[in-house]
Amino acid sequence: MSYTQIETAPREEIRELQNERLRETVRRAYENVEYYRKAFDGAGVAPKDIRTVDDVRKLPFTTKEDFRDQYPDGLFAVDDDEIRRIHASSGTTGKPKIVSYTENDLDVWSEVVARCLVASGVEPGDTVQNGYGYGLFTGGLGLHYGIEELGATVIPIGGGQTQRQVELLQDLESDAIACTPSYSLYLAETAAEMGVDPRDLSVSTVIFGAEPCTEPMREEIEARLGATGIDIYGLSEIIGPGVSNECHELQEGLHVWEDHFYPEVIDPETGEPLPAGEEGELVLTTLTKEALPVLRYRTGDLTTLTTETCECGRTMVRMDNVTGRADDLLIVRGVNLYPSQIEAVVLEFDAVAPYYRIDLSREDALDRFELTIEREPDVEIDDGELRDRVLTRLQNALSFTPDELIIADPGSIERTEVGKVKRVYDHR
Ligand code: DLL
Repeated sequence: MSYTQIETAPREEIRELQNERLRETVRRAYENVEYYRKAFDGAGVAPKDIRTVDDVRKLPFTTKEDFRDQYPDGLFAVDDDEIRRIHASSGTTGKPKIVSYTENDLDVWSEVVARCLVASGVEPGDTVQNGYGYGLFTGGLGLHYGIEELGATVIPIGGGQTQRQVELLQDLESDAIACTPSYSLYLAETAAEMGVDPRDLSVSTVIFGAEPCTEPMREEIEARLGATGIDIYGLSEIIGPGVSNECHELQEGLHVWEDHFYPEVIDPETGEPLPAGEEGELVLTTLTKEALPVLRYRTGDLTTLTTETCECGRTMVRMDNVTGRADDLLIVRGVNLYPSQIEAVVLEFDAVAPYYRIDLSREDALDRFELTIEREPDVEIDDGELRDRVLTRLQNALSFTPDELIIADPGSIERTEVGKVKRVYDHR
């Protein structure tokens, strides 16, 4: 089942719609945003050169820096009185990115989130507890209006108040919960501490996003909550949550709502577009956004596109789960590593809980990599043996061993109750 007919439309129909919408978006951006006008002129392209999505590669990229340079509203394409809402992404450095929506943009947003919910297995009449933060972050309100649009009931608790969340899950018998993957584990842990078996809760679907989640982490979530874990992806610059979503039928790749967002994958080094099946950086172009049309935005997220048709019947392209960003890459003593690779290895061990942190420092001009993992409660294995096994496995899988591997007591690695989890601390 899908929420709209277009999700299962023939590819040619989707392509036609994309071409038409791209031309309109390019025109709107060029006419109304000085930044784009200059960027087009600088690259020697005119709106008339962009006829189909194949021409999109003629356009220059838009980057995070461009958003920062144009702070707060240099990229807006409509007058202030047409803007109905503003959100901001919580950049860790410098100014946040300010994003805006017209009434139509808000309608589109609700619709794409409703599609995500249906793809996740949520039905009208279901109850969804929304554990994404409300406010400037797009997670809370983005999910909220999508849930209402679908005709489901939203419980707008937002982030934090974890014991209360558990009580509400019990008392209101929610069918699904939407929150970050790390928070869903924290919820399960809190429930257990309260004497509630999280698998006894009525929740059958966890809609997780806003953070990377490796397959072993998903397995932990599903096992601990006795629910299906479905990945939702999005980013503020493009719309917020709702750019793409896994289907519960297959749980293999996230369908990109291509009639609103045109995806490309590029080689992050050269900027050259890569064919389907090859991993690179995701670049997105909005096709219907009015207040903030965004052309060829370099998301920094690493993924692969798949054009094979899906068992669920949707014809829209799928992207792989994003398990890292190009700038997550850790270069330690010449070895290139993504935190997700470490996560996938350490979570293979039943004795290791799904919490870890990485501390990078510099000692005598050398990088020092400290990995802290957490022991599961009530495990038989002693720390020395666990350490040896994890180190051997890291060496075999990644040709890498940390300078120090700390095995922390159960519950001792800090949990994130609000916002996005932070696992890498670079003190260099
Ligand atoms: O995190 C929007 C969102 C809210 C998505 C709720 C899903 C659910 P930003 O704060 O702008 O927006 O952060 C966007 O978060 O570029 C990715 O690096 C990361 N991200 C978002 N969803 C996923 C996901 C929201 N499913 C940035 N898997 C993106 C991995 C994700 N990373």
